[in-house]
Amino acid sequence: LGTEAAAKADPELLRRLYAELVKGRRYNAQATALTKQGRLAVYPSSTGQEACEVAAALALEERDWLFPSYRDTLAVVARGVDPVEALTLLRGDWHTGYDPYEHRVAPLSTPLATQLPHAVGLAHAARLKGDDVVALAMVGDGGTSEGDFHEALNFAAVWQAPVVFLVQNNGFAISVPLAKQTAAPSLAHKAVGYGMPGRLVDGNDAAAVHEVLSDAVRHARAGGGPTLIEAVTYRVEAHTNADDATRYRGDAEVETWKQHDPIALLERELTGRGLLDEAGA
Ligand SMILES: Cc1ncc(C[n+]2csc(CCOP(=O)(O)OP(=O)(O)O)c2C)c(N)n1
Repeated sequence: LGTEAAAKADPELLRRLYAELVKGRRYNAQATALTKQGRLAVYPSSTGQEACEVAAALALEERDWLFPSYRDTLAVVARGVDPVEALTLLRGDWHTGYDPYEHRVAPLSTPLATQLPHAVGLAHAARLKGDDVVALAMVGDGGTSEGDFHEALNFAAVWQAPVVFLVQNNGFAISVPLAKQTAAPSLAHKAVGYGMPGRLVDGNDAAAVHEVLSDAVRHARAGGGPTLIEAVTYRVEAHTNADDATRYRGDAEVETWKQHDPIALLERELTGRGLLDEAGA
């Protein structure tokens, strides 16, 4: 899809995506600063991954459910959760801070991939009750090696549950690169083995991620069953403030990805189409 998606996307959607991306990056910077001040225990930054975060939230209807991982605070906030409450767990509290039912956002999940079977269960139950609800579950590339990932995708396909799986392939599971995680040609290929569609998308192209997710959500809502989406992106910061990424990757790789920055990509498109000026209006 690439920038083709942005070229044909509705201008209002592009501006909304852009506004959320910019706010998201600022939020990441602020939360990281709070860890340095000792006011937040830990923060897994999604800088560089904002397009996936924001598109995930905006592809859903209000009645749908989001099942995030610990790195998905931006998606949680973009869905309407109070930005301070969204950080409760990361402050070291025992509870999640926000009411999951208010905005239909499950707690940020720290145990890898456990949110996936939960999403399938909710989606399946909604279908049995005749509720027109879709669940979107987010997971990292490392999380795809968990048994829960397998069980969730298998059951989702067997039951034709209205669920969308979004894998943010950001290159690493802490220090473990994708090449040591899987021998599959891509993570999207795994969908074939479960009997569901698999889609591969540029995870830094917000319009493309939004389009692919929206298609999958529509497909699920229409009774078409689950979809596995792999969004290829990059974790620009360290795993968390407790990690030193210079021990397992070089600056050159990080710099290369910064040239493919999600905010810069969308800014270029919006400016080119006269939809954004210097004042951000
Ligand atoms: C079940 C389980 N095993 C191990 C961990 C420790 N752990 C925390 S984050 C992480 C790496 C996850 O990488 P990935 O799924 O690619 O997501 P990312 O952090 O890159 O967003 C690991 C192994 C955990 N949280 N849960």
